[in-house]
Amino acid sequence: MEWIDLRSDTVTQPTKEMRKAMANAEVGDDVYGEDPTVRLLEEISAEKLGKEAAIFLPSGTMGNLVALLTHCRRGDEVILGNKSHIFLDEAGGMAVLGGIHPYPLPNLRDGRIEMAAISGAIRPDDEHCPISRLICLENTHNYCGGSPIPLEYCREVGRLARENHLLLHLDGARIFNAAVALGADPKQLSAPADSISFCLSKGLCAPAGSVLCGREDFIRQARRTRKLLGGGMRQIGILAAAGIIGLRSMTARLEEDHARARRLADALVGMPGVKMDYYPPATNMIFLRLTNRARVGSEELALELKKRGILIFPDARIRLVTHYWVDDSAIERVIAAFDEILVK
Ligand code: TLP
Repeated sequence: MEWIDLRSDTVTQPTKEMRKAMANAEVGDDVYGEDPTVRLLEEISAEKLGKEAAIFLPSGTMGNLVALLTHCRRGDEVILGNKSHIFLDEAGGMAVLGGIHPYPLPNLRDGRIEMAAISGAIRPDDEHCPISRLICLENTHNYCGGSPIPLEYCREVGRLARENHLLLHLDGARIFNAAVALGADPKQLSAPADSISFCLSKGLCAPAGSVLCGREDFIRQARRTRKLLGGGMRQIGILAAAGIIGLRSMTARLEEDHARARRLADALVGMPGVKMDYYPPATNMIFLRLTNRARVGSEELALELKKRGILIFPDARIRLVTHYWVDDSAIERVIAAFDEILVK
């Protein structure tokens, strides 16, 4: 049975082309700055995101952490959304390792944070307070429906940050999904931010790796922070080679993942007991809940789907994620399985 894994786009396996490129990658010691494939990946990344420089890192979590530890000192404060991945799902790294104080503000349904809330959270110059240093946005916003954050809003937050001498970091784990959904150039989306991290190992299919982009001097400091965290890797062009293919040939096709998420959501939305949390899906994520009208609960749904070769997490709020390895026929299989379990 061929498995259909809808748990995340992080489950994507490298493509054949990636495996070949990995096997043949020219490598060197990247801690000495001698890996030509990593250098190329960093150059392409900086160019694509419109920043001066870039640094390759093992994961998105480390990308965000390196950015935060490089921008902030102990006692500084970071303003961010209460549903952001950095706040919820990165083990509190900024506080644990950086002595940085998070100031979480409510995320709106679409992943934005109210401008007035951000302005209101900026601290006065007062010895009682932590020092406001950084604002973080997430685009697309994972837990807010995979929503793309509009360009004009990013610009507004950028302006607010500059006016108040704050910095702006963008967790752009899925920035290429956002760019495709908004019909924007990723450069435009990252322009208001001082730094942006994006992931190669989600919709772009590379087996691992993220890239942090920003100004030359910031990236130089980020190299030290990466070393501090144990993220300096050696002949890592092996991984960068897959990332280069991800950047060159997997970004435009993300549109297909969005269309398939739409197709799947359209089929599920009318099923008894299915309550869509976001409809229609804006990118590659569908969020739904089962109401008491549903024939099964999440646990049983997950079990029944598994019997049919389909993987989901049995959460109360179920997330279905489309990606490269979920093609049209897989979508039809998923629809048929839901139909059998919930309808027939
Ligand atoms: N997200 C994962 C899980 O951790 C939830 C997923 O399956 O979606 N920023 C955002 C917006 C993310 O969604 C993730 C991963 C990260 C950062 C962290 O990336 P990794 O997993 O590479 O550390």
